[in-house]
Amino acid sequence: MPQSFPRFVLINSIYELRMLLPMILSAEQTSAYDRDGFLVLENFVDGPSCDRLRERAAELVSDFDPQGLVSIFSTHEQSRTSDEYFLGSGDKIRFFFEENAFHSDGTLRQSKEQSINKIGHALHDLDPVFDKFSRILEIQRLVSDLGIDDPLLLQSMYIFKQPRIGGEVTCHQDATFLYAEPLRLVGLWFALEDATIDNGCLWVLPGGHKLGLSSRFVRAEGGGARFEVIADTHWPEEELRPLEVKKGTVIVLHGLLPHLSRENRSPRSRHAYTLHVIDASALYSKDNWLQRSEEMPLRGF
Ligand SMILES: O=C(O)CCC(=O)C(=O)O
Repeated sequence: MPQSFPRFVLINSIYELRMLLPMILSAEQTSAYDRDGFLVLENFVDGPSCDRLRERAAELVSDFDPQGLVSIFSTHEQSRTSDEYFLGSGDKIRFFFEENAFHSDGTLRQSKEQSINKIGHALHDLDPVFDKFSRILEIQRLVSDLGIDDPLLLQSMYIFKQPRIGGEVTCHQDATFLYAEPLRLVGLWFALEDATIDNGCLWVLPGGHKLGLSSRFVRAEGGGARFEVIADTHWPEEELRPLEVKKGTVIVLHGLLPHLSRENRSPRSRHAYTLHVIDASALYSKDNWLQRSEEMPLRGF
């Protein structure tokens, strides 16, 4: 009698495994994304996973010694050295302060925990907790459903939007900062706390991704970075729509969608984690402000 073997499917790669998972997006959702340039997916992340990211961000802040940085901000070379700190952050975990966090002598006005605006820009590659979260199968599947076939995780940010002093993020397109040709760029914005108009939720311009790219933020020849105007586009900001969302929601943003967040004057923080993904088949511009060193190339899932 011939020996019978268990029947199984041989999976050669994570990519193949991903393809076996059910789609996350329905046909209606993908067509809404094409039409509006954004999607709101509630309950995408469970509560404990949101809390784990918050705890980890708190640990990173607690381990961060702002002393060196405080001296940067108190030197006469402030703008050059802060430019370097920012421009070199594409493959690092760095901490950025709220505007007005410092006294004129370079000391912090309040505790570092209440002064940090965001952490960026390679948490997803350098920190094990953010790495693991950023590469969960649900995110892989979502990105695949959005038409990014060969994903590269380009940038991550942990945004605090601190109570009472959380600064405004003016209306912009992510492609201004992360340009690639052809432009296949998706931003994922994970609400780690409820986001409301009061505490500075995102506002989006539905359909605004069809208005073209307005500017690029590129490295300047003599050092630093500058904005390069591409088109004098008028965004009808009166048509911006607030996205008040619950903790655990992910907002998907097309790379060309104009969006902003207003100041947080409320007593509640509004933590969010963002991840930007491009397609490896696109050419990521060498003059974009955010670059990687050769030792740390971009990775997929
Ligand atoms: O979270 C915010 O306040 C704004 C984030 C944002 O605009 C972005 O990640 O592009």
